[in-house]
Parts: sequence; C-alpha cells; structure tokens
Amino acid sequence: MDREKLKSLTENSVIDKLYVEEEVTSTNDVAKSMSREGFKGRALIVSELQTKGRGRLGRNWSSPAGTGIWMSLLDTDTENLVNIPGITLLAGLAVAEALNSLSGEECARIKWPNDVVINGKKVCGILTELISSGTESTVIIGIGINASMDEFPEELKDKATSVFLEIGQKPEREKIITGVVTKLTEYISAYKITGSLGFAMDRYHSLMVNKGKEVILSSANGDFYDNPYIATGIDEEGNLLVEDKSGTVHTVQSGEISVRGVLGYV
Ligand code: BT5
Repeated sequence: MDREKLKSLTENSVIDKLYVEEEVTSTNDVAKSMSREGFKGRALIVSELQTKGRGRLGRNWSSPAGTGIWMSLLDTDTENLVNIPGITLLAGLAVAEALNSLSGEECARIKWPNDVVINGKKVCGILTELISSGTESTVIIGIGINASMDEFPEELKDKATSVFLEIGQKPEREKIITGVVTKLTEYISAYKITGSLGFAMDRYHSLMVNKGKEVILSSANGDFYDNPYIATGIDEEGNLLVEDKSGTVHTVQSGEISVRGVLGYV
C-alpha cells in the first residue's frame, strides 16, 4: 500500500488521521483501541494483512496480504447518528458506486444489508460496530474488499470473487480506498443532518441486487415462518421491507438476520 497515494484524504480533511499498517489482527480492533485510548475525530486504518479478520456473528473474514483492502473508518462524532445500521447501507452504497465508476459499468450491486456483489458473488463485506463508554460512543465501519486475488480458498470458491476476477484489471487499491472513503464520509454527513436515508434511497434501490427478488430470511430464533418472501426495498431507517404470500408487508431489521436467494447466495 502506497501511503503517498492516500494522502489526499488527510489533505482534503476527509479524515483527520491515517494509519497504514503491514499486519494487524483486525482493523476494527485497532479502531477500538484508539477509541478506548481517547482518540477524537475521524480516522482511517488500513492494513495489508489481517490475522483475525472478522465478519458478523463471530464469523471469519479471509484477509490475505497484498491483494485486498482491509480498512476501518472510525468516527467519534456520533451525537447525531440516530440509527447505526443505516451506516452499513451507506457503506455498501459507497463501495458499489466506487467499484462501478472504476469499471464504467453498473456491475457491482448491494446485497442488503452488508455485502457488495458482482455477478452474484461477494466482493465486499461490511462490519459496523458501535463502541460506547459512558456517554461517549464511536462508530467503526469495517470494510473488506477483494481487490486483486485470482483465487480463493476452497470453502469460499463458490461464493467469493474479486474486482480483478470480475472486471479484469488489477485495480489500484489506493484509488478505490480514496473513492469509497470520500463518498462514505459525505453520506455520513448527510445522514447526520437529515437523520434519514431518504437522500440515498433512489440510488440504493437502483443498486440493490435483492430488490424484487424472492429471499429466504433466517435468524437464530427462527421466527420467519413464511419463507420465501419478496424483498421490495428498504425504508428510510434502512430496514428491509418484505412481502409475504398474502401480500402483507413486514419490516425486517438487519441485526442478526441472514438473507439469501431461493437458489443460492443472491
Ligand atoms: C461480513 O460478515 O461480510 C463482514 C466482513 C467485514 C470485513 C472487514 S475487513 C476490515 C474490517 N476488519 C475486520 O476484522 N472486519 C472488517 P458476514 O456477513 O458475517 O460474512 C462473513 C462470511 O463471508 C464468512 O462466513 C464467509 O462465508 C464469507 N467470507 C469470508 N471471507 C471472505 C472474503 N474475503 N470474501 C468473500 N467472502 C468471504
């Protein structure tokens, strides 16, 4: 990773601090430590390798050296952030738009709530966490993008892909990072002001891969009795709207939910 190529992020005050690391357990863990040590403002942590990359619900995130973008944006100004799950959706939108402007096509799409996919395979996952101590809280947005790997471990082969495998060019990671973080911080500022995802709704819906599709919902407590549902879109808080067979619309919060297509992952 070329730190020089990322310096516009601090020069243009998109972020206050930039950390470029060779190896960490998880960039979200580094962000957590910074928050506990009293950091104030907006920082970006990027690492070549993560030894303990994490997904949701304690799942593993494969983060080999050199071929991916493993980064966390941390923001301690959370007073006006009313709804944290909405941030994950904005991050997905920022990533999909940045990848599409790289390829010049609308191939990257968002799989609600936290994946970006190209041609039905996962190219990016997002893990948003909120750390609170006393009255203060910090939001940490962890973003993993498969950039230039040409193969995946056996267990991920059918589900995962990279920008290189789909778009055919080894992307300049710094360019993607700059695009994503610039967009995402703009979206977060708008979200803080309006308190709603309304401003991003049309763009989100146009890139949402599971909109209008049959989806299978599952959760640990198994309370989805009417699978499959039709996903009709999101509301202004970022909840998923689904219709059951009788046409009744239900609102689903992202929390501990998994969503997949009827025939597979999408
Ligand atoms: C996610 O969880 O998709 C969130 C991933 C967030 C990763 C970033 S990297 C920077 C920051 N630091 C961290 O430690 N994490 C964040 P989830 O929806 O639970 O998906 C996890 C599942 O995705 C796994 O169980 C695998 O099936 C699959 N998976 C793991 N590694 C992958 C990869 N590199 N590409 C595509 N799929 C992967």
